[in-house]
Amino acid sequence: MSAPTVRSVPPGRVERYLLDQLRGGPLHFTLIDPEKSPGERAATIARGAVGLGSHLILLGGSTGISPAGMGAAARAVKAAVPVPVVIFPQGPDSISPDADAVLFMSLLNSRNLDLVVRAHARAAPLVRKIELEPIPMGYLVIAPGMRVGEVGQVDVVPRDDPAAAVGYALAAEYLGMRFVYLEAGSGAPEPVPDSIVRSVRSAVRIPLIVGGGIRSAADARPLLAAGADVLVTGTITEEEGLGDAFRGIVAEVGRARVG
Ligand code: 1GP
Repeated sequence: MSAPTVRSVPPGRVERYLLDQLRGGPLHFTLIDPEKSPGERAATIARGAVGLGSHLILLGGSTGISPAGMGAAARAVKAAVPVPVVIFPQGPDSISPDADAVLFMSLLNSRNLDLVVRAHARAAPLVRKIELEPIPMGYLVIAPGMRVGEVGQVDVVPRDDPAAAVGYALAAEYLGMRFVYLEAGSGAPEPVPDSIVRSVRSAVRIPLIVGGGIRSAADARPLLAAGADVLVTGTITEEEGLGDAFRGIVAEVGRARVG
């Protein structure tokens, strides 16, 4: 009788790229909304951002994106840059075979079970069929939470409650998620407090992504010092293009890298 086969899920190509890159220090992701910046416009932003040192392009937004719009943006961006192009989904309609991967993320502190796991159950067979790499991730919204806090029906983690964030992040890790994302909300007046980043970083082993409200090098510095592995910016490029603020943030991440 043959031994039972143990099957584990190895990291996919994009996840391996991220883990490799993270050995050199923190990373920067540029979030582009294909509704605001469709097709070639998204590609132009991506080209500039990667030229300045950003490590990955996220495609997503806070409202509904059609699969066609996502597909057009993903194709244009992929043709323009050598880094992975990853979907930051709003739901099953954001899935497109033209990207390299999808953040397969559970909104950990939502009251709506659809956003915790049920929409995932609907999307998963399609992700498998089109062979899109799923990157398992816990997504945790910290106050103020902005629009994602509202539409996501989130019980936001208060800004003075690192212990609550640690609990969720550890739960994500113990559930087998391979990244955790602390989100203050797109356009938040201030980023996630560095006290929360520091507490979560010291508790979990999985890489820690931080986004929402990062608008300057001065915002980025304490988050990096607190141990953020990835900083995500979106609004800054939409409002100011790839100007001084964006360059300052990416340079700050670059300075924190070894070599
Ligand atoms: C939003 O964390 C991202 O999901 C980026 O936030 O738009 O505030 O940069 P900003």
